[in-house]
Amino acid sequence: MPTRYVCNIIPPSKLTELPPLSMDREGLANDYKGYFGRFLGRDESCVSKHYLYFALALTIRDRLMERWKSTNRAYDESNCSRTYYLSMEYLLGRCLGNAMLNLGLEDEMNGALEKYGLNLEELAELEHDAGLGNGGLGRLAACFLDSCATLQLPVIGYGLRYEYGMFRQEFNNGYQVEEPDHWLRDGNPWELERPEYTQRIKFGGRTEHVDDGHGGWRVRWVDSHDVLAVPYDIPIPGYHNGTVNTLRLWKAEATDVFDLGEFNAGRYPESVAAKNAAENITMVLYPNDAMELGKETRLRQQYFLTSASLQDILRDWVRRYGEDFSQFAEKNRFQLNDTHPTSVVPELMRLLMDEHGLGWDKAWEITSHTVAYTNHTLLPEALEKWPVSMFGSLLPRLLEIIYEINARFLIEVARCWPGDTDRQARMSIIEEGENPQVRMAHLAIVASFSVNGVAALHTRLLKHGLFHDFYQLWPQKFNNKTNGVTPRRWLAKCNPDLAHLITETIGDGWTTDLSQLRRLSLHAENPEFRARWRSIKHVNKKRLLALKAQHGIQIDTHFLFDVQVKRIHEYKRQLLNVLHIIHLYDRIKRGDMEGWVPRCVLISGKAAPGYWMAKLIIKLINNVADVVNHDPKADEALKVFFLPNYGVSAMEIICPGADLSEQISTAGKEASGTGNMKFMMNGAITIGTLDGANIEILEEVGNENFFLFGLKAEEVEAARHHYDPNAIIAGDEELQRVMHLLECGHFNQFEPGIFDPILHSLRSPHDPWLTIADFRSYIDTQRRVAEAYRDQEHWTRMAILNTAASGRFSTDRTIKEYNADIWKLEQIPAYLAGSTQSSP
Ligand code: B1N
Repeated sequence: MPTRYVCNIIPPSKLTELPPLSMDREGLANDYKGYFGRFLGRDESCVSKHYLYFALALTIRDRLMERWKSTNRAYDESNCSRTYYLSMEYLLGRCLGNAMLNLGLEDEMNGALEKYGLNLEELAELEHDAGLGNGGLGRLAACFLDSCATLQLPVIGYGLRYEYGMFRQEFNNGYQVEEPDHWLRDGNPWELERPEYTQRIKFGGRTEHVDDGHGGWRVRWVDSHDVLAVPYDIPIPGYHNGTVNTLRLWKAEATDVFDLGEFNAGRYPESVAAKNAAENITMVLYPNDAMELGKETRLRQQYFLTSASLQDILRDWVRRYGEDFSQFAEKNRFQLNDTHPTSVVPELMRLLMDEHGLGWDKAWEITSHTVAYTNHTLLPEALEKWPVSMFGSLLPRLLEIIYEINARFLIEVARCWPGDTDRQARMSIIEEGENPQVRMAHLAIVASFSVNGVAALHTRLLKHGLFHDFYQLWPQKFNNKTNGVTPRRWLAKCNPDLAHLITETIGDGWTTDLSQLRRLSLHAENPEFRARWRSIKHVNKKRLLALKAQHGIQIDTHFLFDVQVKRIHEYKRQLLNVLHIIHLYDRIKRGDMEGWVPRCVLISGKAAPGYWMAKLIIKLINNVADVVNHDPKADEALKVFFLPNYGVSAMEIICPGADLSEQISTAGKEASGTGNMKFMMNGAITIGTLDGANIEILEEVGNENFFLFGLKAEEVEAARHHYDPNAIIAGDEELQRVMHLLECGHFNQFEPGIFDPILHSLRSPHDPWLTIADFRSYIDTQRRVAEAYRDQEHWTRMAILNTAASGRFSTDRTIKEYNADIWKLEQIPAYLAGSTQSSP
């Protein structure tokens, strides 16, 4: 521990008790002025708007700070149980607007800035997105934290403070180009460095088994190469309740800036190299969504997160309870966001045994009663495995512990199924073979008291497919927790006009009890209400078009806005969308336009830099867009856009402006989806397969307000054995025409042959995504979409009913279920003296 930060001075309470800050425009305006002029030292010669934003952020941050402290005090004094959410990703997006909304400061702050002739919205856009995640899994973690704070649950997030977040996406000749996202470049007012809680993390070296003097062994991990973990805390405000929870992110630093031996020997570069190697650990987020590459730095990152977090948690435990761990299991939960933090299992065992002197049985009793695992995918390429050789040389002590866990586990399996050696091999934590691997999901299941999927279908497939052996052994561990999204960011904040209309109609209770949206269904029958609903949608569509304004393309907001935004992945089938676009284009060219509904197809999303097929799909979409958008015949009928650099802030503008939400994955492949929920909440209608949470969306909204198509999960499995895409193409004239346009090179006249791999995969009987199998049903359903859209009154009624039925998809509901079934935490109200933002 760097002793420079640790001292024994306890600050007197006269110093630490702060009077609450004023929440009115006068107080805000004064503080703002002070920050701009004094703290930042800027004046009328300031040439950068950045300082105007920064002063604003600091003004708001002050109001968070006092609530943050009183929340921590309330948790500490109540001796409450806590949950630690462990995740490699948190896709927070921007913090300012969210903090103002949750503190209830929007109007007053707007007023304060008006005094200086400044526009709040414009300043808020200067904030860089915190893009510390890839997609759904990382955004879910962020929505969960919002709901935990809103429900006043003592949940602390732990993650990594990547220097570079998700890459920025640009296009060059239609190809994706990745640019680094140096989001911290201009400073980050939303983090508080806490060097006094720095932890030391070991890598490499070897283990020594030494006599403990009591007839037993104690293991020491020696000759390790150590790295420091420095915490940065981000405040997570609850909605209008005075609670501010904590997200703690770790940054890697070298133990010593210079290796003195190298330095004295005159090898300056070598001496600095060690510093670089250490800091590399948290340099960059791995940009793979639902895909694992087995890179050593990734394993380092994972262990760095779990070891730093656990040491931090145990430090705090010992501060409060000394070396008595008898209540530890009762008072602590670790929720693993997928298998990425699974090294928490052997690391907790190690710390309890090697650092705190517990025996194996006590340590295992604690570990297996505190760890809970959430699975987010069934895709084999996303299931984490680490070569035993790599694991052993990087984390030798952990590998020993994993072997011991496995040995004891396999005895249990053998006891249950005597002689079933196949089953033992299938279930083992170690996959044997030429290159043995550690199966992280097996380790997570063996050690967890709860294993959950993220939508009903997904959990069913876990129980009866992927993890069936484990389900047979421990059926009671398995449970479902259907995902959600926070209605604060994804309705109140991103769609203020609609939020206002809703509040005017049913009151404001919906922001913390989203089931109240049901009351909107009555108003769907009121033509005046529908007209207002529609006019808000048109304003939102204009705002969305502004994203494309730089391209100077004019589109009428009466076009049907047909939107697919998500990571580019074959299973998500952006290709199916492309086939539909080409089919529409073909109809235009043939003059088959009876009852035509003008459509604007909007696609957005990033491809993992190493996923060449996904990158080729992006190129295809861009090329098709280019041909369609430059065809005068298609001008009034069809437009196609690929919006670059999709992320949280883009979605905040996209989802309020969408008419149609594309959720068209191959059934059984999308664990849940959460974009589907954001669109629904904002009154878009879904065209989708029976996959992930689409099934539950359909259940809530009813068949007549959802466009269902395609094979079901069981049909997909059955179809694999006799799938003949070429026969399907031959039997469908419209599909033939689409394939012909692609195959004759109509969309790549200057780059012949580049799309061959796509065409080959579409025609392959081994195509796992069955795109051709669902073409006809998709195209016919899209026809029904157009017919429905022509009747605007009917469409608006469907849109209202979608919003009205979206209450189940609030993360408040999800988190209540996690808490009732897994965490069992008490709500702890935060009291803040003299504040109107406290709970009763
Ligand atoms: O998690 C989301 C789900 O809504 C999506 O359906 C699911 O695809 C997504 C390895 C993942 N599953 N697996 C990942 C991300 C990063 C990584 O390195 C896997 N992401 C999901 C929330 O439940």
